[in-house]
Formats: sequence, C-alpha cells, structure tokens
Amino acid sequence: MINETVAAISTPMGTGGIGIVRISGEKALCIASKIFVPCGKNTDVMCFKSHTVHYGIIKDLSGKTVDEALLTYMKAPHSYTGEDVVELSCHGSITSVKYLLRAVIEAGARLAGRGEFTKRAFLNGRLDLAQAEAVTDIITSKSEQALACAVNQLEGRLSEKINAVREKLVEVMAYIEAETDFPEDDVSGLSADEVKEKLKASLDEIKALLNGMNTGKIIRDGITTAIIGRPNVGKSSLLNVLIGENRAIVTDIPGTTRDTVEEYLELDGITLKLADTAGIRSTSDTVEQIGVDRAFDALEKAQLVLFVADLSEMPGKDDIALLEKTNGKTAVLVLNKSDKELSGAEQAYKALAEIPSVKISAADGSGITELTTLIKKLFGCGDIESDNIPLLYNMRHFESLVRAGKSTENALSALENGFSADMLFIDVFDALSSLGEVVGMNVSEEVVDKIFEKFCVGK
Ligand SMILES: Nc1nc2c(ncn2[C@@H]2O[C@H](COP(=O)(O)OP(=O)(O)OP(=O)(O)O)[C@@H](O)[C@H]2O)c(=O)[nH]1
Ligand SMILES: [Mg+2]
Repeated sequence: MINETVAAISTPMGTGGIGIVRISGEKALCIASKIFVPCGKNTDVMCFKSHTVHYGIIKDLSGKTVDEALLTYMKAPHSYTGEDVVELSCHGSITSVKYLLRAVIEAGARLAGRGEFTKRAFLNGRLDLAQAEAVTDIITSKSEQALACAVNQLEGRLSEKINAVREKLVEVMAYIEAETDFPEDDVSGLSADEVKEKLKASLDEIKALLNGMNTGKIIRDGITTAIIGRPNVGKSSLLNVLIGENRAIVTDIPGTTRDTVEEYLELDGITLKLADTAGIRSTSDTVEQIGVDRAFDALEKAQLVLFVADLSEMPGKDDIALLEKTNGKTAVLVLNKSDKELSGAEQAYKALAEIPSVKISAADGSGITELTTLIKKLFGCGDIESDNIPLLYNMRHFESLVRAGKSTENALSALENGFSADMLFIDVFDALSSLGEVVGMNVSEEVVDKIFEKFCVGK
C-alpha cells in the first residue's frame, strides 16, 4: 500500500490560526497541482522546487474556491516520511480544513490511517521502530521530563545503546561460528576470555537499561494516585488544592463525589495521575454504591494512595478497615482539617498505620508543600538531571530487553561452565533477535500495525 498517496489533517480538530493537510506519496505534488492555483510568478506547481513555500488559492475540482493556502513541498527522500510530501496550510477552522481534505481526496489521495505518515517513515528507513514510537510519546507527553525522555528516544539514544550491545554480540556470534566451523584455527580473532568479557559487558549494559525502567515509566505515564477516605474528610478539597482549581465538587454533605474525577498534576518533574474518589462507606444508594466500587477499583490500581483522614474527628472503625486495605501499597496518611484539629486525633490516626503522614489543611493550603515533597521523596525521581534521564520507559522495549538479558546470561554461564562454542549459538542468536525487536528488526507486520494503531490520524 506504500505506493498509494495518502492525506490527512495533521493539526488538531479545533479552531486555530492555521490548519494543515499533509499529503505523502509519489503523486503528492501532482494531486496538489489539481487544486492549488499559485498566486506567485511560478505558476506551474509541477515545477516547484523541493523545500519551498508558495502562496495560492485552493479550488476544488469543480473550480469552487475552498480557501487561501500556503503550499510547502518536500521532495523525497528529504521529508518526514521519506516520500514526496506536500503540506497545505489553510485557515484553521474545522470546516475549511475538512473541505480542503475533501478536495485533496477528490484529487486522488487516499485518507491516511492512524500513524500512517510515521509508519511510512519507519518502512522507508527514516526512523527505526523505537524512534517512531517516540513520536507518539512526544505528542502525548505530560511533563517536561516525559518530553525529554521521548526526545532522547527520537534522537536515537536508546537505539544507539541497543545497537552497541548488538555489535558486541555479533562479534561473539562470529567467534561461535568460527569455533564451530574451524575449531583448530583462530579465525575470529577473539579469545574465549575476550568473548566472556564481551558477554559480560553486554549483560551489564542491558541491566543498566532495565534498571531505569521504573523511573522511566513513572516519568512517562505518571504515578497512578488514588485519593481515598471516608465521606466528607476533604478528598475533593485536596484534589482541588493540589491542582489549583475547583475541579471537583466540594460540599459539606457526605457522599458528594460519586464518579471518579481524574486530573494530571506535575510536581517538579514527576507527574501524578490523580483520582479523587467517592467516600467509602456502606450505602443503600445504588449510584453511590457504584462510586464506592470505583473507589475500590482506583485503590487497587494505584501506585500511590493518599489516604485522607479528618483531624476534627477521632478515627472510626471505617477508617481502620479502610487503612488495612492500603497494606502493601505505597501510601501516605494525609491528616486533613488541621485548622480544626481535635486534641489526640493525630496520635490516634498515626497509631493505626505505619505509613508516612503529613498534616494539612485543604482549606487554607497549609502542609501541601510538605505533602508534595514527601511524594517526590517516596518515588525518588523528582530531581533527575536532564542528561541523566532513563532511556527505557516503554513496556515493549522492556520485555524485549528482559529476554535479551536472560539469553545473554545463559550464554555467559554456558561459557563459564566450559561448554563448547556451538552451545552458545541459540542463546546469542536469541539475544540478538530480542535486541533487534526494540529497533524494529525482525518484528512481524502485526506488531508494527499494533504500534501504529495507537497513533492519531495525521501523524
Ligand atoms: N475546616 C476545614 N474544612 C475542610 C477542609 N477540607 C475540606 N473541608 C470541608 O469538608 C467538607 C467536605 O469536603 P470534600 O472535599 O467535599 O470532602 P470529600 O472527602 O470529597 O467528601 P465526599 O466526596 O463526600 O466523599 C466541605 O465542607 C469542605 O469545605 C479543611 O482542611 N478544613
Ligand atoms: Mg468528594
């Protein structure tokens, strides 16, 4: 299908200053020439030079004016997709961009699928698979650090590391083949000790990459955080004060929050995916019960639980039961309403659980800085220097690297146990294939399709 010329709207579906329709493929310029009437001296679109911009009018095939536009032409292979690309920028109303796209389709382009431009860039060798995946991570990044992670990957930092390990393993493979075919001669130029060193170094590099995964994933996806507690303790007030706006409804009526309310919060480099939940209690109200079920669901999925308690009251049996459910989770006891604290309440709550606690008042904002500092400390990734950002954050890459690590480990232990070179073949071969998967070597079409399905149309 790569010989078809495709087109899509590449700007968001909303009102903006400009909207862009991108066309990619052999016939990009030819299609544009059917609908673009240049206003400059150069009136022959087919003679436009690569990497030039032209002002003109878009007319559909019936001759009706669609809009004014700027045409940017990038000839293959020096374009995003590696193919001929034309970008038409018109006024950014949904209607004019859609009308422009329709004119382009009528002139002979096919509507592009999700991520088809980036997929073409991959298939044409402009980007490897890890780099292509970084494109969608850049688009969806929610913090500066997440953006930095994705940009690193697009620039090929992860691929460079992977390829460097692959090179070492290829040398090991050459040794294995030489030893197997010509056991008497020193054809590969490597000694068994040098091979061992290469395997060890490969394994160390794989392990170093794997070690960064946790932090990398937190940076990219944020920490799934559930705000949990009895009704009326101030969970929604806490969400609002953390994000700095009145997002969730707050009233003095217990059972105010029904559905889970989600918001992202960036805390100096780490992102919290915050969920305010319904206050947990037994209820005969069907709607409230669904909210309570969702709260339990959020609690189960959470990587961080903010357990909110009300300092103006002594803990009740509901608090005790609920606190037990945070066992095994990273949790913080958030002692709210410190502005009307009941004497002895703090000690009573603290005695219930051995989790770190912070005293706050969502009403006057006191203690919020201490709370965010504690969260950053718990996850130990608030102050990562930009040149120290982990390279690994993608589950697909992680799984491939785990397999590569295991195979390399097996090869190393076979060598250390005195097995002959040919016994290492399968493990080294597997390690090479697993590493290759990260950058897109030997991956099935199905895997590639799955990856690009996650993209938006127009990218
Ligand atoms: N004095 C004081 N009142 C607070 C504080 N935080 C919340 N409140 C009040 O407590 C009441 C309940 O607050 P919410 O934030 O709605 O409590 P919630 O835990 O979300 O309640 P549900 O959604 O019903 O589970 C409201 O009247 C708030 O104004 C605080 O720090 N101090
Ligand atoms: Mg609430």
